[in-house]
Amino acid sequence: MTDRVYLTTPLYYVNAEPHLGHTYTTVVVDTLARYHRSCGRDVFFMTGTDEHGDKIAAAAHASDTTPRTYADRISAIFRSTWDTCGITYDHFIRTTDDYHVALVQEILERVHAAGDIYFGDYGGNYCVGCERFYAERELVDGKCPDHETETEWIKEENYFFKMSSYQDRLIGHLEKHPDMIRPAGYKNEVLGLLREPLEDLCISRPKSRLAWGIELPFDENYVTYVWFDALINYLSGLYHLKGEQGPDYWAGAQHFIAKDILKPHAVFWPTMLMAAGYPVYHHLNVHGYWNMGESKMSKSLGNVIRPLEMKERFGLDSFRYFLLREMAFGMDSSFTEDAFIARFNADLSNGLGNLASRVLAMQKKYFAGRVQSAEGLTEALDAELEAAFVTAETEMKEHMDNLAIHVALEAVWKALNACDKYIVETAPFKLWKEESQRPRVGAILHVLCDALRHTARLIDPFMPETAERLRNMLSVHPEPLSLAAPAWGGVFVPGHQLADPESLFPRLDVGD
Ligand code: ME8
Repeated sequence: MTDRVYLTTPLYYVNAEPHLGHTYTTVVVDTLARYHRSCGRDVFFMTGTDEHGDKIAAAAHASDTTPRTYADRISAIFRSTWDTCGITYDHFIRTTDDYHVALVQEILERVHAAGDIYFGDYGGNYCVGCERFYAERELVDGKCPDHETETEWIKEENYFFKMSSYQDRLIGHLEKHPDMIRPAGYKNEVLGLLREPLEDLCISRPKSRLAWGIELPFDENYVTYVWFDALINYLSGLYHLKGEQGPDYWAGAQHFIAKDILKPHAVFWPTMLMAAGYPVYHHLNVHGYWNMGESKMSKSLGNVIRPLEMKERFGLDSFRYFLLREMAFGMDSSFTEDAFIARFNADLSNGLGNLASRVLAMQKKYFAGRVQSAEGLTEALDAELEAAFVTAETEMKEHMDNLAIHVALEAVWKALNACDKYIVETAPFKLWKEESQRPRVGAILHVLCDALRHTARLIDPFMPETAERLRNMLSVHPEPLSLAAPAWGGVFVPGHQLADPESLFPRLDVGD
């Protein structure tokens, strides 16, 4: 892995407000950004909004306003939602930003001058929801496979990008870089698509039909097709912010998307990059879909989950934990409130929360919250617990690098289970009854405080607020993951005063 990492979310359309699906991708990228930073890497994390095209023009029209006013309003909602959710993006890009418009026009000019854009006639089945034409064979019962709505037959003169002439180069690139698209199932899907002849891509819309877009630099009667515009954000935002360092970050570029927008990212985008003379990005990371129980999440079904409501009701970190722990990256998952509450109670309330409160309560009760010396009082079990944390850290890092985020969390929870086992086996509450054993009780609690200190380090990228609360209770400073291995001892000098324990995750009842 290079030291520079560039992580992106899709640019969300401003025709709807942020929901669970947008939040998942954004939380995943935020977690990885925090993880890589903690490992000492230089991260650039970008998110933003996609604001041109039919869909936005139609949504603005429906709410009786101009596309610009409408986009300003919804884009601000996305931004403030991510701010309220503590998302650590480095730049929030809007496709209406000047520097973005300038680069889209520059690339169009270049590709046009190189002869890869031509003018022609086209008729096709168009889905407004997807903003794209579908070939007859891609339709299901004559309808868009994603939106399950009738497509519209549109025939008009337009500009086309010669995507077909890049088909072989793209196949060659995918074969040479077998982990470019992850997980592998999605790479295979793309290779499957590429077994059929690739069509050229219609990249314009006549202004007579749609005026809300970036004007083509070589024909003022047309605007740019929204995908040819939006994908370029990944370069325009980066170069705008990082200037000459742009290529270094670009070499470590990783896009995160759900499977709905696989083709534009895996086919349109790399061929556009090839035509414009840029290297192809490093990774495309594709996750599955969140469904609501058995059904699709949709505004019309009224089953949309809003991140701010979840934050209000259950706290931010438990929502982050659920999203990251429940979905195997790449597979679909289902959200139900019962599943949320079950996981909250099992892993957070009974697991982490209970462990922290037991350790801190014993420390308070037996030693007035002062950590005791462990010197000369350690036993084999202590070393086993330390080893469990070393293993957890190694496994966690390995899984994070492979995007098995839910398994990375599982690895950390194995160490928490080892703490529970350690408490049962060392039985400090029993030892306390024998006066002569009390120094050993002090040593056991010292080891457990060290374990909680490392827990805070390990969970920080996933649950930053909880990590901070834990550190505050332990009265310690943040420690990054770049530290070689857990160093035990040393931090808690005898007499180190802990703060009062607080309940991290009070148990939830159904109906809370
Ligand atoms: O497609 N489950 O924007 P979009 C999981 N503007 N993830 C979901 C989801 C669900 N049910 N619903 C949405 C666009 N997402 C284009 C992208 S990029 C240059 C342009 C997430 O607002 C997921 O990341 O429709 C998905 O790919 C994205 O939102 C689609 O967002």
